[in-house]
Amino acid sequence: MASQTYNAGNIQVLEGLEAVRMRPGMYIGTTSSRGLHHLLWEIVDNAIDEASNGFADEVTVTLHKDGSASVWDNGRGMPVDTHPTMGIPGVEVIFTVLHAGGKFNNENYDYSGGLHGVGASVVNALSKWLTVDVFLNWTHYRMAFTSEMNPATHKVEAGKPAGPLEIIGNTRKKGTLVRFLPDDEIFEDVKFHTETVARRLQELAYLNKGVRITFTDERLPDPESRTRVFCYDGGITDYVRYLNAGKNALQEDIIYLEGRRDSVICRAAIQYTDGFSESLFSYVNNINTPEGGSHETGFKAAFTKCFNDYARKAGLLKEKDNNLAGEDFREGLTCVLTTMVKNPQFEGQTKGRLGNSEVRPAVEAIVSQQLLDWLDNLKNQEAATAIVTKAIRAAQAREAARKTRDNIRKASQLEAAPLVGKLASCTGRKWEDNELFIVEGDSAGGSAKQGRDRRFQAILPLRGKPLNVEKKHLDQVLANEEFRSLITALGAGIDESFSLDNLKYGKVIILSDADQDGAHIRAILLTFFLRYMKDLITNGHVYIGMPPLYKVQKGSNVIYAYDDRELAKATRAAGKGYTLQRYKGLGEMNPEQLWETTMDPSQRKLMRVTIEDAAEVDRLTTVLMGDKVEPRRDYISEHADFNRPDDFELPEHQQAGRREGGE
Ligand code: 2B7
Repeated sequence: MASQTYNAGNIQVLEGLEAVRMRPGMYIGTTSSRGLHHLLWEIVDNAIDEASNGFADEVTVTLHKDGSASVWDNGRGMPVDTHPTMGIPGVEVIFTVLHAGGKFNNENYDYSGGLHGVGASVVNALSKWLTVDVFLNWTHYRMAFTSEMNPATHKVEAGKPAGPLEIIGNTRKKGTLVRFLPDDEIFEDVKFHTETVARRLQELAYLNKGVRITFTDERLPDPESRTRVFCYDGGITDYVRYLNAGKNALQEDIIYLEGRRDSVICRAAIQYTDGFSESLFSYVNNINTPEGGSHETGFKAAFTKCFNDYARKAGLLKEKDNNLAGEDFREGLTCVLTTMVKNPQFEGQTKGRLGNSEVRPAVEAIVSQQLLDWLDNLKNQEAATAIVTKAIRAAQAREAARKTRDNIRKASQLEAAPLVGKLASCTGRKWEDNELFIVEGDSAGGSAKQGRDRRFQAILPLRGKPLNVEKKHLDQVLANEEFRSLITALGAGIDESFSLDNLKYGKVIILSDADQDGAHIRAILLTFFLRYMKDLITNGHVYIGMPPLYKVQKGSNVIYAYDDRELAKATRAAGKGYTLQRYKGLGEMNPEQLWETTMDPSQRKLMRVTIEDAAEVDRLTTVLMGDKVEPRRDYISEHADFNRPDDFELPEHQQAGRREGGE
């Protein structure tokens, strides 16, 4: 085997990869399902880099039945010639030397994605095996790597070449094919998630105009639905149209800006809707930056200034009027902003913010110049006027809401009067430990109040369906009794004045029936949190409680089942002569049952609400909660499965463990 021929320098190289297995979290953040997917993104990003730098136009991603994943691009093919200083083939360097990716990137590409820039070697280190096929110079090369235990030392040797670089034969193809099997000794869960992969590939296809990404999941039973192709000749313009599917666009045309300054490339696609929320999604080198950063700051500054100047020139703002605020111009805005940056620095808690300070003036200059051109164009005058008029109305609504909000804030601080008879508060003093259950209906609310542990559990019953806030201004939301109670109960303010510092509960748990009405109420509450208390969700305070669907009883032996699979298991275990009760709503449970099944922390199941993909959450929220009927009907008939998703299945203590792994 090749290992015998290694010199001292190479042994050190191999030790490097073992470090990855010792502390995988350092390289991929986590060994949870998210970390597993990072492996795939790392390889996909290399393929996309090859495409976005103009060397490839096809990328294929396949999930295989044996649990492995493969990625192919029709680019130049990874270098196979001998590395000048290391004396081993280029591919071997790429897959066995830590951070080789970074060095190669700078030489070979102007711009490069990559989630942590950790490179292909980390994927190799965390895989049971990995193979790479290179199609180059009419020759098909192959090299294989494995992570196996050395019987002499009883240690796993990570990502070792299984043999030398081989020539398989002649080929007319060009490109690189990488296939790997994630190591089940490293990852808690080694199953790739079809929809997670599909969504990311679709996003990449939108961000990389014209690249054809074919995704095949060979594990799916139905051959018809195994393969999906993502390819958008309109790029981010198509992306904005897709995001706005559930919204009413104010103008048909999408504003498209593009420019380059020094090494910064910036593109933006913009469309206004009659909605009230701001949907700005920004990317740097194909990586989402949910926390914004210097590119967003530059964009916003240019946008606000150009439109204010225009409003004055057009006489829509008078001399005595104040300038409009940036947020007024962004009400109802859907925008995808992408930037290509050399050596991007990602900052913030989740590395979701661009730090490079040189990017701000570059983006500002590009957007200003492009937007001025757009505003100068005669055919855009009508659209520009509509945007300014909308912003003026937004400013007025903002002022009205500020007054109401200040009143509410005073009310919530000074007196809890509006809550009397509604909220059953808890006695505990530590906010982190306290839980607020938002319960659908007065009868379930009554059971919850009796069944709870009043030391740390508070109950807020909801009467009827709350207001759908998706198409409401803040002042209308604040006029709604149910939401006022909720805002007062949480004690943390709302919208701009929202602050986790004043939050009174560590967990906010939505408890609604397992039927369509319950799902609607849950969706309304989540929409409210998303639009007005987003930090509550992003900081992991929002949960969905899971009441059981069935009770299987035989004698004194009771089993609760939370979905159909569990029901089958329970009835099998019970054998003959059991009684089955199907719970139609929370109200059917007595206080003890509700405590046992849904509220008792040692037994209940909770699902924590997260926002993995902000653009998709925004799109689905408007599709499902907005006022356009068509897209909603299409979505529901396509996804008409009201069964519970897999995520619902872990009991809470297990979920907590998984969470720790995920952070
Ligand atoms: C940062 C490293 C990994 N690389 C190259 C050249 C082409 C190339 C790659 C790739 C994923 C799965 C199939 C450059 C870059 C290494 O150096 S990686 N194509 N595709 C890829 O990984 N796809 C390259 C200069 C001249 N010739 C080839």
